[in-house]
Amino acid sequence: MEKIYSRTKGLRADVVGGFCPGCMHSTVMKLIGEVLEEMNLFERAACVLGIGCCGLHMDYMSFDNITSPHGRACAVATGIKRSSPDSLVFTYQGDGDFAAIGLGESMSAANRGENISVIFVNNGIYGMTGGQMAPTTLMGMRASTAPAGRTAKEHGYPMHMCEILNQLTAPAYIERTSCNTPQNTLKTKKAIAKAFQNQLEGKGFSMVEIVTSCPTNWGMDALGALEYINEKMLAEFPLGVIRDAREG
Ligand SMILES: Cc1ncc(C[n+]2csc(CCOP(=O)(O)OP(=O)(O)O)c2C)c(N)n1
Repeated sequence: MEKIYSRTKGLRADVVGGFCPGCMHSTVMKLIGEVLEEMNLFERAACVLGIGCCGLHMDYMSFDNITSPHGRACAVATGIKRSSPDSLVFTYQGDGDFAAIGLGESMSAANRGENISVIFVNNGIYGMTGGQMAPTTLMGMRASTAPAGRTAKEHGYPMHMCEILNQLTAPAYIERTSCNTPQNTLKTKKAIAKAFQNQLEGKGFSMVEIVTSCPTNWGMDALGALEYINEKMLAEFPLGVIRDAREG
């Protein structure tokens, strides 16, 4: 019988990326696409997108994906994974999504040790809505809701999600990476592959935080934003493996 409906699953090659110059969302999604292809997982993959620029990826994927209500990606991923255990379920979330409005869902999924993989893209700011302060905004960094820069008295301190989740017993794997250099971009790819492999082996909750930039809302060009990552972001958010249950 003739197939009425068919499609090739993967990243779409027929659309041009619409991200701002210097934005690393497209770099990260390309890494995810490479990993899914190399691990032959496109047929099983289900991506749960957060709300924000991170959610724009829906235009570039022809594998299964769903956009969750703002912050609820880990809860939606939990439901998909539990009802479809053979699927490779991962979230793709910004810092506003994962660490602000979604903090409860993120912590709870990690605490339950849900067998999902979280890709958490930390660009230090709310990108899509115009540069409001995020939990990860650096001290002194200007945001549209903190025009004079973040201060401890008014806004508190940056939140370190890897270290916070590392207080929990359940998570299997927590690593912070960046895409600021080719070497670190390759490390990010390896970390994503590990988070997916952990899920295939039923190891439980894995999270990769990727320190990136938002040149548009940081008010910088692409190179300036890279320097800002190197000098400021990585001083506050040091890279490395924070938890690896395999090594435990
Ligand atoms: C319930 C709800 N509250 C607020 C918003 C508005 N909103 C859309 S995106 C966004 C922030 C996104 O920032 P982040 O998660 O850091 O992602 P980025 O755009 O930087 O990738 C907000 C507050 C919304 N869509 N839904």
